[in-house]
Amino acid sequence: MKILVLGGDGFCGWPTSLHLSDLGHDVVIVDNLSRRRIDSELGAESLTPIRPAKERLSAWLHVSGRRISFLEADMTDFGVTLDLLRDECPEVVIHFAEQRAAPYSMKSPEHKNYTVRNNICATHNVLNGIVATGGETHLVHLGTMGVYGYGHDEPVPVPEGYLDVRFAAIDGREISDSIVYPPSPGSIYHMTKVMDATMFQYYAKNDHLRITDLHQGIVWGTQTEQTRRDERLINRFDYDGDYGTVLNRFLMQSAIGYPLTVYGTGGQTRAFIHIQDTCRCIANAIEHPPGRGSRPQIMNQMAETHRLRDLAEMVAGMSGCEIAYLPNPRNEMAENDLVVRNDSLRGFGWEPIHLDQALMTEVIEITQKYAHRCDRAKIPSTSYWTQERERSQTEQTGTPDVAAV
Ligand code: NAD
Ligand code: USQ
Repeated sequence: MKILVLGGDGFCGWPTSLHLSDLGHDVVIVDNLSRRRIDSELGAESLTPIRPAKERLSAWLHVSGRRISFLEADMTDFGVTLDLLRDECPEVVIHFAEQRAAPYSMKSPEHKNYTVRNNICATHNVLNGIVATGGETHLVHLGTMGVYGYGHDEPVPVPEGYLDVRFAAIDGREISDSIVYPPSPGSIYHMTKVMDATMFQYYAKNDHLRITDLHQGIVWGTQTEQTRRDERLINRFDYDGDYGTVLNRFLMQSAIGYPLTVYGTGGQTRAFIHIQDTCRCIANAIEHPPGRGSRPQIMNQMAETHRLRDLAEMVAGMSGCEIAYLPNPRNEMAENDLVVRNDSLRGFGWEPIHLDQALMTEVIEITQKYAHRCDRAKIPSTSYWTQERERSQTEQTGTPDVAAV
């Protein structure tokens, strides 16, 4: 199949592009390289030495004999997006091209605006462009588990996007329906994903676009079968206070003896998936598009859930490092349960990789090997969800979480 991978230079997009190319698909990566520019803005680099886009692609041609094309383009420009869809005529568009870090989206009023403008505009341009070019292209979007929120009193299993409800009609009859699960985003970034989801509902209803929205959990790990084939193909590994996600941060911190940065009590429970499984699930989603006229197909792309303090204890147990319970810079439930349905992707025969199978490989292959590249000053989070959180944290510790450690 001819596949456009928007955001294909990023952490999830790069290994997915290689995976799909390896399966025989004709892959074109489109990226505006904004993520690499944000590295410069933050003065933080990937722990792993990622190569320039063109060098990665020639390395892939060299090791696989397969060519992936690369176009530097910004999806917030509608003219560019439309030309791209007209010129390439893709059967599938995979859309990763968004600002994806919750802390970065909360850094300042400007970062909030950038995240909203970039994400909403890119998603709308892609939808608008698909309609304008005939409407046959299947759009596969990377959404997030975070659209559901974590504040439910009852531990009800989170369904795949839609909730079956019953309510009384005006004449007293009982009506059954299936509605979009009530969203409850926890950051400006997560809010943009909720807005994406509303646009998907509209375009599926009005233009009968075929849309799959993968509500993905926190991705951990670095390498996949393809990125391991040559060091020039290595995937990125973010560990800084904005882009580093929790489990990868804990693994890196344990490798350099930095007390694990648990926010609050660590009672937050979150969903996780290994990067290799991200690639497999997306390949499955491509093979199973919804029909035209169907509502958006929503699948929960996650393997397992864990409470953060359990994860911290597991990593501390493996490495002997300390755990630091820090004031939480985020505005989120201190403790929550989380049970998630993932029947759709499991129904395609997917057997997820679990933490106990791959954690040690990650430590040996990545965090210990590249520990010397870590800049400890970039570990603390300096993004706060509210001014009150910033004030109270500064009062407690003098400065951000490094002082608390
Ligand atoms: P990333 O920042 O590493 O990659 C995103 C890529 O998109 C970058 O290369 C960036 O340069 C590009 N991009 C951003 N805006 C663009 C634009 N306007 N035009 C063209 N290119 C643009 O992020 P990631 O971790 O690979 O995440 C990819 C997607 O998966 C995101 O939409 C994110 O919301 C979703 N997701 C990620 C995770 C995770 O844990 N990393 C979990 C759930 C969902
Ligand atoms: N946390 C810590 N210590 C840290 C970093 C984070 O305790 O050093 C906590 C956070 O407070 C939060 C949880 O760990 O409770 C998860 O934070 P995270 O940064 O790992 O993940 P999150 O902000 O939710 O975002 C990431 C990706 C995002 C994706 C989302 C999936 O950056 O793109 O959408 O995971 S999900 O969380 O399922 O919504």
